[in-house]
Amino acid sequence: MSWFFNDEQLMLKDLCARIAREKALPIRAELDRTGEFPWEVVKAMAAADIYGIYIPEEYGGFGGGAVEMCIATEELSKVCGGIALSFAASALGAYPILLFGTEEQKQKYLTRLASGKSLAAFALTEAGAGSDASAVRTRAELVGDEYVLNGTKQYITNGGDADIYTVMVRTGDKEGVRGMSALIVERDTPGFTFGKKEEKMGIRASSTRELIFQDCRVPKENLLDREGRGFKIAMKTFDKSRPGVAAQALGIAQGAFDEAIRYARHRHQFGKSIASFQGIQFMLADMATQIEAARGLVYTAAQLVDSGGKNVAKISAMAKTFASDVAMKVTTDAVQVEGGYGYMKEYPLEKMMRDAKITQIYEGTNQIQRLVIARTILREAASADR
Ligand code: COS
Repeated sequence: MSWFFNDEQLMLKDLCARIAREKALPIRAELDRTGEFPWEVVKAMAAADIYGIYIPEEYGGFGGGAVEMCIATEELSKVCGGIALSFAASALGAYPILLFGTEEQKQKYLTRLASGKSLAAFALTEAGAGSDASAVRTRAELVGDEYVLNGTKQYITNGGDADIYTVMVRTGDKEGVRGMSALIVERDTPGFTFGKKEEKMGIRASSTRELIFQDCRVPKENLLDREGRGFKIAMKTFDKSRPGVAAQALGIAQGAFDEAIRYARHRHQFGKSIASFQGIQFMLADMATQIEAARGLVYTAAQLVDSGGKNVAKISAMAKTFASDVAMKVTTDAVQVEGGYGYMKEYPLEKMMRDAKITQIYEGTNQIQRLVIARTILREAASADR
């Protein structure tokens, strides 16, 4: 099913599917082994103008939004969730600029990102700040016309490979959510270096790295919005980006399902194809149903984000939670359908199962998403009472 896409969106879908097939498929196993960054795919995506799909035309983009991002991410993820993440994480880093940047900041950074010549990254997580996003300790002191940054960010996707970083820092004296601010930091800024590169269970074709700031001086013009707005910027960014994680999960699930059904039709046991056994058929039926349900939620959330809906936190969190739980279930069941073959590194399903796991964890664990959903529905119920 191709949802309710218009002609341009269908063309984008075909283009991304072709790049995934021609560029990502031949190298996905190798990159999974080596953990190398997928520069060849990045170049192909940039040459096809796909990095600009969510960026307004005045900044060199295509003028699309979350729906287009989800289409591209889903198609890439069908083949490789790690390669897809290297693409999608740049949008996560760009969204704070898109949502809160000044005209000058947008001209300066979004044009570079739209061309795909520069990638972005979003830096919030620290050793002590994960689910509790307001526990950020990296400090930025305003000294003259510059912010001086000190601190370490952990587990930053595209770390080291991106040129433009939106970094959540603590400014001023306030603790908690009111003391957070967001700064744009360029890769070559003195005092900004990269630390440990992580060895991960899955999504190994994406880079995950420490960012280290030691008296790193950033022009004060690089502040997004104003001091104290960092937490809101992060939350609004997540509202927009979480359907993208959901689309990644959806793509991984669809890719795994496609492998499983192909195998089930061709694998013969007891003299017939295993797809003719009801035990396998029911598994395939459940997998297909869950995938379609996830697809409905992913594109509903993306459309609501694009329509400028104010309260999209709930639907974004629902899409992310549901699609990632589906991805974990479907990849696990797909391995089951393939049996011993599914468990072997020689075949793609064991990688897909490893790739799926992170979608339940990052950009807010599914426990945090459920908290966001529950808080919102209870607030809605309380206001309906009034
Ligand atoms: N849009 C706008 N504002 C939002 C918002 C949203 N989606 N979510 C929260 N806020 C606002 C609240 O309205 C509140 O504002 P006021 O103080 O003006 O009323 C403020 O932000 C603080 O919100 P809250 O009290 O809900 O903050 P909590 O510390 O309880 O944290 C959660 C809220 C848990 C939802 C947040 O910390 C979160 O999303 N954590 C996960 C972070 C994450 O994804 N980490 C992964 C690593 S980064 S890839």
